[in-house]
Amino acid sequence: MNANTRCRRLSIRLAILVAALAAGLSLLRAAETPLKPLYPGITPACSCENLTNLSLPNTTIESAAVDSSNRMCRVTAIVTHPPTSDRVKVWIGLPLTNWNGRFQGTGGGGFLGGHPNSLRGPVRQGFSAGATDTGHEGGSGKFALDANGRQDWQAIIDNAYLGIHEMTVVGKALTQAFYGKAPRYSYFVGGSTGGRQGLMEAQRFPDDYDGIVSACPAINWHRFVSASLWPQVVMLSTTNFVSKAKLAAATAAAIAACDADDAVKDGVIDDPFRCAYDPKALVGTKVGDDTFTAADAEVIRKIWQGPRTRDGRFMWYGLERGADLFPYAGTTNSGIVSSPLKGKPFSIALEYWLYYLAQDAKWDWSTLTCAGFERLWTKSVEQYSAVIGTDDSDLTRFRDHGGKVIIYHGLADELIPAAGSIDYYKRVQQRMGGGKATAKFARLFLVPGVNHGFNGPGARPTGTGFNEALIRWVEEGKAPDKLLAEKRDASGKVTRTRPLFPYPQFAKYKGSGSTDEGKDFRSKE
Ligand SMILES: [Ca+2]
Repeated sequence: MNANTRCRRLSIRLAILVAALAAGLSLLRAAETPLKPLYPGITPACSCENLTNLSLPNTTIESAAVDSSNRMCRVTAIVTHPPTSDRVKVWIGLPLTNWNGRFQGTGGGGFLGGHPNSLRGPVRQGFSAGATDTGHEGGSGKFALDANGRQDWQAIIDNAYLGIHEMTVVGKALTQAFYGKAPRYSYFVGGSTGGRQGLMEAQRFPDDYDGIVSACPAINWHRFVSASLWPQVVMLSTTNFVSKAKLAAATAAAIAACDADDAVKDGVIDDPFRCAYDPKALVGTKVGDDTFTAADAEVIRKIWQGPRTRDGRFMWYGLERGADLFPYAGTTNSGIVSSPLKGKPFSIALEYWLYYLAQDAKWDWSTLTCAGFERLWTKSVEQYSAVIGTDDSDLTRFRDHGGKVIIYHGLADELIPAAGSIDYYKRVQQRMGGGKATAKFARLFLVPGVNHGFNGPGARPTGTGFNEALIRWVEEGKAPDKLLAEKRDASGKVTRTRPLFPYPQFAKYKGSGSTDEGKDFRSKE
């Protein structure tokens, strides 16, 4: 039997299998040490080009060709969902040599579903890998409206959860067709929207992945994305747009006030939830040529507090003290220094409000009142929680499948407050039998003093460490009890290390030894 025949036979088997396979695999970034190959010596069972013959339901394989500069067979496929005419584009990369026996799914950011360049890293490490545009090109949210200006529910669903699942199904099928073996393990690694996509897989397609790394996940989407417009609503309603310099002054003052609460003065608030710094302390102080006013203090207090209804009820979490306030509370003076400041909302928030909530590309956000904010907030919860909320705490099926998930989140995240991840994790603990039972398959690590990109005064988690820890957990049963964060100087030299412990534990300085050495910290609860 020649390779082509084998490939065709496999494709027929796969067509049957795939329908039953809730497949999904995804991601990992570079591991420092090569992973153990699960099928040593395995070579492709058919040519790359022959993968175009593979038959999969509602899927057209557009191209399959060797990408020699990246040493992969690169496949592009389109998945559709009749009777709609949507087009979910899927990119799959298959290593030409040294496939490690695993599949990795990769995710996107903002409204971007994913990008084909994300295949390179995992393929270099021997994974077969997948990426998808989740049904629309680019990073705008405008796909949520159809040509008639109505909600395009198929496009919304493809982006919210179906695209990643289809990528996973196609990726596993192509992997099996190419090598003659299904991936033994599948991983998904993503951050921000990618982190949300990973947790969505665990919630909705629990058999797709064996392990998921979810960094600073954009979960609670229907709440936190709406909430990210709150600082602009506060400034609009008080007609007091606060300058970037004043926002930065308040953040610096909060850090100065609460830094030492964790016994280490290092420019980092280890526990921002215990920091109650009140910006009233700044009233009357000079910020450049400007003076900090009581109205400025009130705006900043409300940004830290987070959105509340007009009668004071909790809507969502605010930014933590220590996080950069400017991305949410952005302003511009149109280039003229003396002109009054105007609000400049966070772009993803604005697009969500335009295309999902107002459903009008020409909607003028600056007409928004507190009442309007509440009304569309409620609409967001009512219409989008099930489709894109990604806050389902029932991970029973994922746990029972043997899945493991590591979530990590910077405590100075300026785009997605870490409080949302803690809220979700606590609800998972309640739903899944308590903290100990949950820690058997799902762990949350909070990282002090780093932002959405894991930069900042705090020590940065080593991404490869998280991915390797996940693989060890899945394949060897060794749960991650401690992970490492490190800070490097401009030359790349490590200047500080800190351990990270699974929530609710945190790293506490022993009181002696170097505050820059991880070994001088231990876990506390
Ligand atoms: Ca500190």
